[in-house]
Amino acid sequence: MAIRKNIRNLTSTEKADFIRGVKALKANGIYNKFVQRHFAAASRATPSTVNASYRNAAHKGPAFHPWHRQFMYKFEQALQSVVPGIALPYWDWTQDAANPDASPVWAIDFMGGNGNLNNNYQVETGPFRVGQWTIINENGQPAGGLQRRWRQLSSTLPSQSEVNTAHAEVPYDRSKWDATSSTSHRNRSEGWLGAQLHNKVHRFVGGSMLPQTSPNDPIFFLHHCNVDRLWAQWQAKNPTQGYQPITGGPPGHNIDDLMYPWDGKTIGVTATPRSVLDHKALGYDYA
Ligand SMILES: [Cu+2]
Repeated sequence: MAIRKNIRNLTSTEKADFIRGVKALKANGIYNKFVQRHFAAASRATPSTVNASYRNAAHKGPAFHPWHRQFMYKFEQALQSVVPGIALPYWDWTQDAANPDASPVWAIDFMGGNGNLNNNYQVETGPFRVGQWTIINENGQPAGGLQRRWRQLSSTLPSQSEVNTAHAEVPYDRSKWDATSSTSHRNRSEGWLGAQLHNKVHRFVGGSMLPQTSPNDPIFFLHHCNVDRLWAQWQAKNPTQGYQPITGGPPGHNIDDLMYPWDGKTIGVTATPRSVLDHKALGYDYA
């Protein structure tokens, strides 16, 4: 069982192992495949008659949580192929809501800091500084250094009370299974309803965390590990509230629908919302 720890509780060896694993996946091309996979899913209108910005295979619909759980699970497995036994760490950003700039996540031996406004907001500190880390664009082509622009679209990180509100919200989701659903745990935690939660972190970090290629910034994985942890907490707190919809929702979002790209055709792996509902059955848990 891989135990996913709070970034605050990582030893310096664990931090170095994580950086080493991420860089090894960058070097062997697997990291960029994850960036492209996220972009492809975010570009896939669901159903095909809507605009992808209305709903896509991974966002603005019920599969938001299971899609990202599967994505993170496959990324963790990829990391384990280069650093045996490693687990993804999570960034509990509520602990930094009072003073985001001082977060240990930005440490020079971990994620590095903000971008330099005099250098196109490229990150110049830490393991992912310009020259050490190159992002890719929508076409998979090299697109310069990693960019961060703290407070670009949100001045704060989400607070614990905002998380508590989402934890109390039921059902999991409801028709029309989109960014207007209310009440809906999925919509509130994704961040289209109320306090922006998941979206707010992308909007605070800014730069490379804003577009659909946002896994370009390795902090994506620390953020989404926390989003996944919070979903697991909601599941445990609300045992009578199952995943919805069972049937009748948009394709790829019903409990037994194959989620793109894990449809057995695009890549030779299958996953449905149901197949990831029990995170412990996937072989990991949270410390
Ligand atoms: Cu996403």
